[in-house]
Amino acid sequence: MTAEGRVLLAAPRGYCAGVDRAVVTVEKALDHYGPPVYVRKQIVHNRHVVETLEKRGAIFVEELDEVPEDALVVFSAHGVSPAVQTEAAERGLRTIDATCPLVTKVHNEARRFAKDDLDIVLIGHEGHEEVEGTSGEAPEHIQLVQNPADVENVEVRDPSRVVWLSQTTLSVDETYETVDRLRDRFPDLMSPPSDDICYATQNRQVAIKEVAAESELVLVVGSANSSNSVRLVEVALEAGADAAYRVDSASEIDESWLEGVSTVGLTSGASVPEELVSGVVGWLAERGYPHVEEHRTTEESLIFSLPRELRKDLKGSNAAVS
Ligand code: 2E6
Ligand code: F3S
Repeated sequence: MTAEGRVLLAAPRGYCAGVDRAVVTVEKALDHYGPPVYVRKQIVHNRHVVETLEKRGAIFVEELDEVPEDALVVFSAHGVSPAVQTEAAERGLRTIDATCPLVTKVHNEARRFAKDDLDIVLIGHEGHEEVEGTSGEAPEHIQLVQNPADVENVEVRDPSRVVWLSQTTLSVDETYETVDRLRDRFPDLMSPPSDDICYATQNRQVAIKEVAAESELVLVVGSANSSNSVRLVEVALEAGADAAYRVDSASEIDESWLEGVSTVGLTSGASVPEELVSGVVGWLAERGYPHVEEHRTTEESLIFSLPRELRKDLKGSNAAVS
């Protein structure tokens, strides 16, 4: 490779407001209450974030029965079903809910539409924690559709009383394909009052689309279980990149991917710390890609305040509340 190689860095990329809030919640809980702080599921779907918090005293568990009596447990950014909230209350556990407010918005929609007795089609991926949490709000009203082909299997009580909702981190284009097919089957299909696919998911997809159109290779930094990161790989390929790969960090990049590549597009999922992207930029610079251009499609300024239960305790101790 000659020294002409360039890196097109997509922006926005990396941390969204909900991830920042969730990670800071665990950090501040560790500082304020002291370890151990239990966290149900990965606080966000990033290996590096989880390992870093583990070193500081966070204990990640799959279910609440792994949390001892009187312990403090944080619910992850992806949300929990009412059944999990009830279980925590019945066990008298102290809880802090780090569910992203934009996931909570979808829960509220599910509750409201179930109260109106509508059939709810939730577009999302089976087994994902967010889908489990949202479905748990109204299991008897919600059915899951994972992709456009699934639409033919949907059965409803009254075709004129159907609404769709979605997971927050899906491919925008594929979701609207699914919605179009739903509307073909149910012309009176109702929509959520505002987008369920969140601003961060949308912004990262718009940015990587533009970058991918100019890149032979796209690298997406993010963990394998991070839905929004995996979607960025798919979107990059759809947008014209010859190849696109997801890596947790620079150490996972295969040098053979660079053969014949003059422009590398680079982005990261919403749960990815910027230091991992910097690591990839450094790795590429050492291999003939020293020029870095940022390609920004929009600015982001959203910030969420910390969970109420944590803010209250921090205030009581005069600690900084951000
Ligand atoms: C919570 C809700 C949505 O797998 P997914 O993309 O959902 O999750 P993360 O943790 O990779 O991204 C942030 C997030 C948290 N997105
Ligand atoms: Fe929330 Fe979207 Fe981030 S739902 S956690 S702002 S990816």
